[in-house]
Amino acid sequence: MQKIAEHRRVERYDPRKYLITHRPAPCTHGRSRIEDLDETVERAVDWLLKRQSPEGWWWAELESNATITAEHLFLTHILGIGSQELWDEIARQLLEWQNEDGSWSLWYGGPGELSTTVEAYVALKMAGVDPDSPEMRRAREWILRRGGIERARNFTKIWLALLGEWPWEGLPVIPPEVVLLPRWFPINIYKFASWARGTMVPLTIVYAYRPTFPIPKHARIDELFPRGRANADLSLPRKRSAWGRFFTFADKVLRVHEHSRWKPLRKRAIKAAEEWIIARQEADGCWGGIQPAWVYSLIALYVLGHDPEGPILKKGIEGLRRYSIEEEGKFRFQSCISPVWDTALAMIGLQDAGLPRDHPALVKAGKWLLNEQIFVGGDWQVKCKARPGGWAFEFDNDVYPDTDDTAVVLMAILGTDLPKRAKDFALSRGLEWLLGMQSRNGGWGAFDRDNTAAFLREIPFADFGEMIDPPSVDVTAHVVEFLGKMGYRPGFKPLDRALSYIFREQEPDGPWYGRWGVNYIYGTGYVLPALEAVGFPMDDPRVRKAVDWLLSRQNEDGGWGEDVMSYHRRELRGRGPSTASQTAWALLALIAAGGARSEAVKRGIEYLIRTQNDEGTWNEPYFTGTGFPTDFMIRYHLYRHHFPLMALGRYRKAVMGDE
Ligand code: R03
Repeated sequence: MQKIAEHRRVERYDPRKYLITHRPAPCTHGRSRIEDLDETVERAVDWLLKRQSPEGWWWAELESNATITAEHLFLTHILGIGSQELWDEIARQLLEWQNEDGSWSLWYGGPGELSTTVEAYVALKMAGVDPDSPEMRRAREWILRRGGIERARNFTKIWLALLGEWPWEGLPVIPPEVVLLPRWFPINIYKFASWARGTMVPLTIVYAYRPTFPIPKHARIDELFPRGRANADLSLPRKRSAWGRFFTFADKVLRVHEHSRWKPLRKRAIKAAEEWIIARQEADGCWGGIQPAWVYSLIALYVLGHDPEGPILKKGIEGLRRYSIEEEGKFRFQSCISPVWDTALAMIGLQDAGLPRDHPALVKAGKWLLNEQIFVGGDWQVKCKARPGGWAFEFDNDVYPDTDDTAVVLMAILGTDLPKRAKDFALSRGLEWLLGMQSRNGGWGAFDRDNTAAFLREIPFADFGEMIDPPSVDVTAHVVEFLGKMGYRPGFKPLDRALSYIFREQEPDGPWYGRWGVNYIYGTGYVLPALEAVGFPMDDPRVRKAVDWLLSRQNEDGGWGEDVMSYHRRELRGRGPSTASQTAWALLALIAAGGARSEAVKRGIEYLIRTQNDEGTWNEPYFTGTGFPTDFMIRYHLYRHHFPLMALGRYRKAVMGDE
């Protein structure tokens, strides 16, 4: 692998000044008819232009759930870097998020979730919230009704073990020796998804040392063990598949090894894991741009004796500020940040709205994106021989560029006037990288090629999120759309393979699953524009079936919506209260399919016109982004804006073009 993450970026001002967070505004303008389209678009464009940073990017909050903020409190306790002021701000934020019934949810309107509620409760207790307060009492009773700590997920138990509140014995073993397994071996770290790898390598170090950072007596949580601490059920959840039983057996063997004093490879393994981690720290101090990899890397290095004031940990700790949001006396932490994604989507929205290709805002954003292209190696090279040339989601994440961001950024650049040589170079290297990243089945995964070892989902550790990064239709559709915009048409082999993959994945009744957005409206909303872009015949029966499916899901109010629970319940596919972003995805698909003049599209457009708020943007409390289906949902604070802008803009172009 080439040397990674060696450049430094200088910060001239606090970038968080331009972070867009949620401020719901009323909607009293009374515009609702198609004649109000131009004004709606103009106001949405102005809203966006006002929020561009001086450097050219757009960046909005990536909201997730209470665990990420509670874990920030745990982290500051472990590293000894907390303060009562910070903890008070965290407590205020957590209490604001609490449900009536005492629980915490993973997404707006979602059911209470046990692990989230346990973590929030422990954080509040550590912050000094009175355990006899009604909030704490309700939370405690809710947790006990669900079976208490014992039923929480492994990640929650790891935090509790670090705090001295759960025995390390009550967790599956992951030995650091896995880091030494060669790449040809059926199990090795590169078989796991990038995020799982980045999270589990530091965790192997933590597991090996089993450190505890005890919390004060007043914060201990004996009350969350339904049968008392001494009688806690430490058994691992049963996985009944053949692989599941195999791994359960392997866990027993590994336990014997853990307890034996003879661990011939341990020292070497720990050293290898340490070096692996250090080589992957990014310019802004983060790891992989994601909270789990970051916090466990900090803890692992701290446990190994690294000095918090030393170069690695200091940068790692200071970098946390960039992911922090402090607002109105409350503190919350972001699991990940999305400036590259937000910038590219905002640019596409502005282009659709008719901004000229040489508009200063687009040029500035485009130049910023050109500078973000990654020309150093990363983990993806283990499976892909292409030269680097992709983009990541975050400001700094050189080791983990992803194909989704790369495809969307390339489309944004394609629609912008930029210095010719720089632009051609960026496009050709981006294209080369994307083509190299295509998986064997014709689709694209997000961060790796052919990351499809499904049996890894059966390890005892795997009770949250995803262990692998197989191709998904939504990402593949973005790449296909970009290929189309570059002029590729069916007959180009990589494109043909991608189209076969997409059609193989179509549901019998028409829609496509949404891996990184909720849900079938997201998948379908990306596929149809992609098919149009490559010149696919939109009267093909498979396209018509998708169109009919979308039409069958339009709400009375003209919009579209889809509940997060659609990931579990087939009858909820495409059903739920209308939202701005999901309405826009449906409209983008219908317009791409040639339906701009239809009554359904007109009603959808009127829904967006009517619901634009007085600020010129949209309110959207719902979570329409997906980190991991139902385990980890995301509210991208710009989805409510740039997708409606695209839909309104493309509608206007389509209808004007017709006349
Ligand atoms: C939408 C398009 C662009 N897209 C990038 C999307 C990034 C989504 C956020 C990723 O943030 C993460 C948060 C996570 N948590 N926990 C894990 C995790 C990973 C990414 C996690 C889960 C299981 C394991 C390891 C880590 Br094992 C909170 C392509």
